[in-house]
Amino acid sequence: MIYDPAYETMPRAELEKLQLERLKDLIALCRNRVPFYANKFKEIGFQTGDLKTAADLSLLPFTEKDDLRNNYPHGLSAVPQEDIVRFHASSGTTGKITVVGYTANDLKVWAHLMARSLTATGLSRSDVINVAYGYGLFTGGLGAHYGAELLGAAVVPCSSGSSVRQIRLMSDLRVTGLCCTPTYALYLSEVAKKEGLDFRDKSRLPLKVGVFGAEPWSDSMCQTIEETMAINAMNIYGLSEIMGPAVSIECLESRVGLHIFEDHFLPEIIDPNTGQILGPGQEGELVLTTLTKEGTPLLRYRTRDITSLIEEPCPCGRTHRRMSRLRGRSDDMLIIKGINVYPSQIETLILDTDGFSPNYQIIVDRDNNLDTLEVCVEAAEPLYGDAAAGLTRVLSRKIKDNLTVEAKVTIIPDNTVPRGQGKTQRVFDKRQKI
Ligand code: DLL
Repeated sequence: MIYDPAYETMPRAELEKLQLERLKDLIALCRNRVPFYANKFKEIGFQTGDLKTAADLSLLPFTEKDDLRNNYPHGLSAVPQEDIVRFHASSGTTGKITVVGYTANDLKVWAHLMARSLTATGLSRSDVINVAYGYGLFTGGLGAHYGAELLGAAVVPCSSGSSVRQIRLMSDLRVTGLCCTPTYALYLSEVAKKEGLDFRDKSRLPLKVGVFGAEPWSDSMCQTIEETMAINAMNIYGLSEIMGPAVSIECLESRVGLHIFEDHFLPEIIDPNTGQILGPGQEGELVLTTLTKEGTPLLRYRTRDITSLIEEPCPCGRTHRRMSRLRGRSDDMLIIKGINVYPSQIETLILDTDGFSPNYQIIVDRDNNLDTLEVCVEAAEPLYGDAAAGLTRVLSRKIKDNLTVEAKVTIIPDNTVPRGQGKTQRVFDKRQKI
C-alpha cells in the first residue's frame, strides 16, 4: 500500500521539477530569514539566480552539526519564536546539545511522512501500534506517535521502560505494530520469554511488524529479530536535525534499502574526506537538504551517516530513490592498527556464527602503544570449557579473515551486557582517554 501515491510515485522528471522549485524557495527563505546563511552566501558570492538546476546545489556550502551547536539555541531558526510550536533536542555523544524548532506545518508534514512510512511497512488504520521509542526531547516517541494517529491506527504510547507491563499490554491489546530501537525489541523478546510468552506464538502476541531505527543494526541483526519474533523487522531512518524518524523507510516489496522522501529531503552522497559528490552505488556520507522545513531549514546538512544511493526502480512503484542500510557513522568508524573497521561489520560476523547471542560489546584499547580489539559477547546458550574456547576461536578467525584485524573474543556471562531501552552503546574506545 502507498499512503500518498501522488507524491510517492511521481514520475522522476516531475519530482525533480518540484525539488528545484522547493529548493529555490528554500534558498530565498535562508537568505531572507537566517543571517547565518545570508552571511555564508555573501562570503562565497552566491546569487539566487546561480541555482538553475538541482545539481547547482553543489555551489552551496555544507552545514555541520557544529554550526547548530555554535549558534545554540535559536541561531539557525528561520521563523519568529511565536511561530514555533515544539522543540526537540539531541545531545549526541559529545554531550553538547543541538535544538531544533518546529512550526505547526513542520509537525503536520512530519506526521504525514510518518504515516507514509508506517504504510510502507504494511501497517494501516486497523493496526494497534505500541510506540516504545522514548517520548520527550528525543524525536522517536512523539514522531512515531503522531504519524500512527494520523494513519488512524490505535496507538499504545508505552514509551520505553516498564517492559513487563509493555509485554502484558501488547498481549492484552493485541498489538500488531511495534516502534522502538532494534536492541529494545530484542530485550522485549527476552522479557517476554521470562514471562512465559513467546513472540512466535501469535495467539498470545500477534505482533507482525516492527518499525526499528535510531541506531545502527546489520542485516544479520534484522534476520535474528525476524526469526526470534516472527515479524517483519522494517528499517526506519531519521535524525533530529532534519526532522526525526521518517526521513526514509524500507518498503515491504523490496526489503533492500530505504526510500528517502525526496519531495521533502534532497539527498547527496559525498566523500567524507574531500567533500566531493559521489555517484549512485558509491558509499559515502549522506548529506541532506530540507526542502519544506520552516522552523529550522538546513542546506546540505552533513549527517556523518555512511550509506549509498540506489537508483534502480523499486517493485513497490515508489519513485523516490533508496539509501542502503547504514554501515555506521563516519565518526563511529574505528581505526585499529591503521585498518578501518565499522562496528556493524563485527556485528554481522557475530550473528553469522551459530552459538552467539546478539548481545555484545566492542572494546578498543591500547597496550604498549599498540591498538587492541576485544569482542565480548554473550553465548546463545550457556557454554563452558572446550565448547566455549572453540566458539571464540571461530569468531576470532572470522574477524581476522574478513576484516584483517586481530581480535580477542571473550564469552561473557548471560545478562552482562546492559540492555538498553533506547540507543545502546556497543563500542568503548578507551584510547580516546589517552
Ligand atoms: O534517532 C531519530 C529516529 C528515531 C530515527 C526513531 C529512527 C527511529 P537522533 O537521536 O538525532 O534521531 O539520531 C540520529 O541516529 O544520524 C544515525 O546515526 C542514527 N540512526 C537513525 N536511524 C537509523 C537507522 C533519531 N535506521 C542518528 N539505522 C542518525 C542506523 C540510524 N542508524
